[in-house]
Amino acid sequence: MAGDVKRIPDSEQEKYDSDEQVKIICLGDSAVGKSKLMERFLMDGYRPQQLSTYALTLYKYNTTINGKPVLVDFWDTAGQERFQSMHPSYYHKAHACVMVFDVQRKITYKNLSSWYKELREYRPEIPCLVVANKIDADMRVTQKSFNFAKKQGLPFYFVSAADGTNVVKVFKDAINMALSYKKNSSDFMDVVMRELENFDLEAKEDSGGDDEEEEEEEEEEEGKAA
Ligand SMILES: Nc1nc2c(ncn2[C@@H]2O[C@H](COP(=O)(O)OP(=O)(O)OP(=O)(O)O)[C@@H](O)[C@H]2O)c(=O)[nH]1
Ligand SMILES: [Mg+2]
Repeated sequence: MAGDVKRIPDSEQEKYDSDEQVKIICLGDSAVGKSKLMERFLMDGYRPQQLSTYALTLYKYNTTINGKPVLVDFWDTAGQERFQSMHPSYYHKAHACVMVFDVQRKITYKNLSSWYKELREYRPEIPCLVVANKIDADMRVTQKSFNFAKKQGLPFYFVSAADGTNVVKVFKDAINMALSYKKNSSDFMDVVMRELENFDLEAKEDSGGDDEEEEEEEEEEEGKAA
């Protein structure tokens, strides 16, 4: 299913090929706090650009990394009531993913495996950060172990969009990982695409779900509270 996000023309995403632009997507169930996290990180400095046709908001962020200006586009979708497949355009050319769940709603943690599976169908190798949001509601959750990230070998963060805990850390890490992925990309399709572009050929197909898929295991339970 194509979900709410309709096809976005490839021409609108060509900018992400340039060295100084990265695209970071955000995944997770509705109301886990994706938008609040981005807004918290960007505070006054952001310029949300509503693309209502696509059920998308782009948050643009300018920063300097190693003395070079970098433009980051954070992609945020709205109104996914429950898990629903995203259109491939959402994943297209993404360089990193921030995957969010709500520590107060266990189902949002369980659904991470579905989000992750879909992400890997389109972007087999981009860095993915797992974020446990809303820890301000009950700090004791930070004593629990949420093993999904560890099992998949992904970085994990306890955060709160409400009080700001770890928010800057997550997004700074995401930007750095996105840039380093871009520099050292071993994603086969990306390499091929770049070569083709150097030869001025027109071949801008999506990187479709073709690669080594990590087989998901049964949903796991959270570890016990200490
Ligand atoms: N206590 C607490 N509430 C939060 C936090 N982050 C978000 N919320 C609340 O959770 C609700 C949903 O937040 P959103 O940022 O809109 O969630 P979303 O993931 O963007 O949801 P969709 O756009 O529907 O996919 C809002 O009422 C927020 O105020 C947090 O860190 N702590
Ligand atoms: Mg939102």
